[in-house]
Amino acid sequence: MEKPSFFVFLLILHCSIVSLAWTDKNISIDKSALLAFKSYITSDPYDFLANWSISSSPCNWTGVTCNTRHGRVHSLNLGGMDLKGTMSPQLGNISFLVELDLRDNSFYGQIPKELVQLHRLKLFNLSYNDFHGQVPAKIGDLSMLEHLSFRNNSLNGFIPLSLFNLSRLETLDLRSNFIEGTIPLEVGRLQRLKILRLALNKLSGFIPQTISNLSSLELLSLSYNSLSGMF
Ligand SMILES: *[C@@H]1O[C@H](CO)[C@@H](O)[C@H](O)[C@H]1NC(C)=O
Ligand SMILES: *[C@@H]1O[C@H](CO)[C@@H](O)[C@H](O)[C@H]1NC(C)=O
Ligand SMILES: *[C@@H]1O[C@H](CO)[C@@H](O)[C@H](O)[C@H]1NC(C)=O
Ligand SMILES: *[C@@H]1O[C@H](CO)[C@@H](O)[C@H](O)[C@H]1NC(C)=O
Ligand SMILES: *[C@@H]1O[C@H](CO)[C@@H](O)[C@H](O)[C@H]1NC(C)=O
Ligand SMILES: *[C@@H]1O[C@H](CO)[C@@H](O)[C@H](O)[C@H]1NC(C)=O
Ligand SMILES: *[C@@H]1O[C@H](CO)[C@@H](O)[C@H](O)[C@H]1NC(C)=O
Ligand SMILES: CC(=O)N[C@H]1CO[C@H](CO)[C@@H](O)[C@@H]1O
Repeated sequence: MEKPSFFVFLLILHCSIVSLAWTDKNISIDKSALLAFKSYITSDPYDFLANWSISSSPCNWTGVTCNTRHGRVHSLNLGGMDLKGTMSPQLGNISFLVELDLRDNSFYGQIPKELVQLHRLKLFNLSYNDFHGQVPAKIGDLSMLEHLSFRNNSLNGFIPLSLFNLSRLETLDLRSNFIEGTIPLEVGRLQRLKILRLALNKLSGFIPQTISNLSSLELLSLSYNSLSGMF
């Protein structure tokens, strides 16, 4: 009776040592990804990122928090810091990232497609920047996503169909961009959606009746498009 529990104990001990070694090695991936991200920033007028140095732990850098359980980078909150630059594709390597919030800055260029690797991401806020190009086609790979806000940028192209695979989505805010095409019928699949803001774009066609399928919806804003039909 004693033996099995001793082996279980050894096994647990072994697993936790392995996982410690594993996370420890990988925090250096987070660190190099964040330093790469910093190197793409061309203007930081208030020196917010001054203490992002190679000699300290990224968990102690301005705007960065780590998960207390496995010590990996959990969130990046750099809202309203007047930062200017493009977004490094290396951010896609911060595999435990849950929140990516760059709201109210002057980031520009494309949203790197590598970011769809962030499988734990719940909050993705790029509002009030100057991102161009399209919403990444594989955005639907971010299967844990709850809040997506790309409001007030210069994004164009269609809403990618994969987006309607995001079954946990509660906020979808693409207000004030240059998004075109129709609102797909598949919008009716976003059962947890509470906020749907698509106003001030170049959407056309009929407002899909499947929107009435969204039983959690609290706010719907579609104005200033070329949409037709009654709802
Ligand atoms: C975080 O930085 C502060 C200020 O430089 C320092 O006193 C503290 O020891 C650092 N903590 C960790 C965990 O590195
Ligand atoms: C960086 O600045 C933040 C905010 O002021 C502070 O909490 C943190 O301890 C600093 N980190 C280091 C390594 O000095
Ligand atoms: C991080 O991401 C870049 C670009 O996406 C990739 O080329 C690189 O191999 C990755 N680095 C690590 C350490 O995972
Ligand atoms: C995203 O940022 C904007 C400010 O730019 C804010 O109004 C909005 O509430 C944020 N959305 C989420 C889901 O965090
Ligand atoms: C947001 O976008 C609208 C429409 O393009 C524009 O009128 C407004 O000035 C923008 N707001 C900010 C704070 O950039
Ligand atoms: C939606 O998810 C399903 C199941 O994972 C997948 O087969 C399908 O290709 C996805 N749709 C899009 C448009 O990405
Ligand atoms: C309507 O909602 C149900 C779940 O309540 C879902 O299974 C179905 O796919 C939705 N229909 C459409 C057209 O989106
Ligand atoms: C250097 C290192 O240990 N890298 C590991 C980081 O984690 C991934 C799994 O997510 C491993 O495949 C790498 O070998």
